[in-house]
Amino acid sequence: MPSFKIKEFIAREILDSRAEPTLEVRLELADGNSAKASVPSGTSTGKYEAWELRDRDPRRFNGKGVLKAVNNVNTILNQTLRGKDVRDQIRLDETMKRVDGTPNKRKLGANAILGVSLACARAAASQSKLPLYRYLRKCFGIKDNKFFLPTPMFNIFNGGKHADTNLDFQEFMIIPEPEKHHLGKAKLLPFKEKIRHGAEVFHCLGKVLKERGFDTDTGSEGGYAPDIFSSVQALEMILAAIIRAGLTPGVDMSLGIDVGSSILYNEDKKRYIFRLDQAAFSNITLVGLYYEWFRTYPIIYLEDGLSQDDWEGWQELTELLGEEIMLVGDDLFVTNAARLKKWIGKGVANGIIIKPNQIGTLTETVECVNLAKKNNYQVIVSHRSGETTDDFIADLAVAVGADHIKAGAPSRGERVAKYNRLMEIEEELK
Ligand code: 2PG
Ligand code: MG
Repeated sequence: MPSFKIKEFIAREILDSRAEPTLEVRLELADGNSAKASVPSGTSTGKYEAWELRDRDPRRFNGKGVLKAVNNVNTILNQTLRGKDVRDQIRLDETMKRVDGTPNKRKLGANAILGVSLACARAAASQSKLPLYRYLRKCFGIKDNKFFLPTPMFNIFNGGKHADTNLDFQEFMIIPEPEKHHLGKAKLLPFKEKIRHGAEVFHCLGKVLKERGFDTDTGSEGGYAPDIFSSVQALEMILAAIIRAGLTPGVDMSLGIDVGSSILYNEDKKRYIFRLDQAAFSNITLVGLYYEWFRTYPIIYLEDGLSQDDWEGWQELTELLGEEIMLVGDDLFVTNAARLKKWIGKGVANGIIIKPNQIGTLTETVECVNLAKKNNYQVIVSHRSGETTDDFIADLAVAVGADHIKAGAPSRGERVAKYNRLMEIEEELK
């Protein structure tokens, strides 16, 4: 009989895709079997996210070491959870929250807690001989007997904090087969075909950039990151790439944008400052710009179009475009059910980004998804700009029935790990 009893957590400091340290947690069970999980990390983090514990020791990794978080796993969390059953995910997560005792997991670190939380689920799945997505569904009692694959959103043009360039917008994404949100006629391409389309457009964009004399270096999430002359030029070149790949913009492939606007907002001036376009927008005029873009380009997705505290702007945006496109809150909701709850029914956004490390436990992540789904928000499970090759979020997206997954460009190992895992799940579900 396989054992479900926790023997020991062994946390280590590893590197993420940006050469920054992060945590990997290995969980050893009483029968000697083990499972591992690692923790991603954001660059453009929202101010309401759970606390990422870093050492602040300037002698190591510019203060970004995670040895304190590692130590919290290896001492406090080990002492607290040793001997417990890994299948008790909800109780284990509750216990960690209680031991931490702060509202944002500041004491132990959300990175320490999440590493343990994810490792428990992985160990329980493998000891139960279930694929992780099936185990998660069972573990959280998600009542849906059908599985479907989330539509991928590929971030093929990086800017903002994810690139060392002049582009203020953080992410320009391509979204295959926008059937549900735009056209109303489903084609239901297999997931692996969506991946193929994504990769083909990615290559075509490389060619378009090269021909026009732009750099084809890439940013944090694997998308191209050249200096350009205006923000709309990114949209125009992506459209050219879609056409070049033999696809029809708006029919086979649509566009999505993560503005990452919290960092563009100047509190004192009450303006959003765009350096490249030399423009300063009030929330109302920025919403006007989005409306113009929506009328001009096949945009079906807008994330963090307004900043994390600009509720008034969000309401304005949702009023104007909420019936037309996905308006998605990332810094705004930070995977936090309490923050989401506050604004339900008040005309703020119609979709939510789900990132387990924004909240710090798997249980709270699933709670937030459940609340969002109950209230008809689109659910987008997401990676972070600092990633590892851990593909946990692929299984999570399938388990919770997410509408979309955003895991970066269809390039770089830590990004494609998620897409490749989803292709594997698709095969398995056949
Ligand atoms: C975002 C994410 C992931 P970061 O803003 O959606 O793309 O970026 O992980 O840097 O917060
Ligand atoms: Mg975002």
